[in-house]
Amino acid sequence: MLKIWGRANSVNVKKVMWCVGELGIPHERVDAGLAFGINNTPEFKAKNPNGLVPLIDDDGFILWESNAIVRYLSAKYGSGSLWASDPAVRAMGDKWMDWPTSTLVPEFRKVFHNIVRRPPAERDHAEAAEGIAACSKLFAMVDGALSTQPYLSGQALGMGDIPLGCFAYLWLSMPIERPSMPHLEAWYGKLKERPAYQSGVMTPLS
Ligand SMILES: N[C@@H](CCC(=O)N[C@@H](CS)C(=O)NCC(=O)O)C(=O)O
Repeated sequence: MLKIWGRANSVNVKKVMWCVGELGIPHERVDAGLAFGINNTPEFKAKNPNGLVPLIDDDGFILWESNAIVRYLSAKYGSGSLWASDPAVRAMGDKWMDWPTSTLVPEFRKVFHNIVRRPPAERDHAEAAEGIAACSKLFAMVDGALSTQPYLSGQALGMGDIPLGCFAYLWLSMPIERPSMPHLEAWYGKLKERPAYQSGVMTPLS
């Protein structure tokens, strides 16, 4: 059976949990990371030398990097659904998978760490404000993309929606002032109706 290591409140673990939920893949999740530990043990690092979650073992096939895991599971179990059969359609969604990691996360981290993750005494409000301003511009790009199509993956939900769907939950749930983005909010409204999104992504913020 598919085994997943990672704490439920990690944004990168949420990607995998939402994916397995959408595809109905039988699995077992082991809490790991932060207070749960495990990720720095020699046994874990033998599987993922980065010492980071998520990590999967699919009947002996070991894989780390959340987006690679979502692509692997979508290709293996989600052909025609999360894994669009047309390569062009798939690629149009796929481009939104690594964009958060490369472009959004450096700014998003400034917000999330100073609004949620750090103890109140250690929060840097100026840094949070800087991150909110930058993320507002970046999410406006996502809003623009969703003004012409219902999902980032095209006409139907696909793997391309998964990473940003996880970040959108955090962005739209944090107690911060954000510009209104009607297309992003309409897309998020559809995601919130999905049982796999509710159970895999909509976990308590901290
Ligand atoms: N690029 C990696 C990043 C993985 C990552 O940074 N994981 C964080 C949680 S979101 C982690 O393991 N942090 C250490 C910890 O939780 O102890 C991926 O997408 O899987």
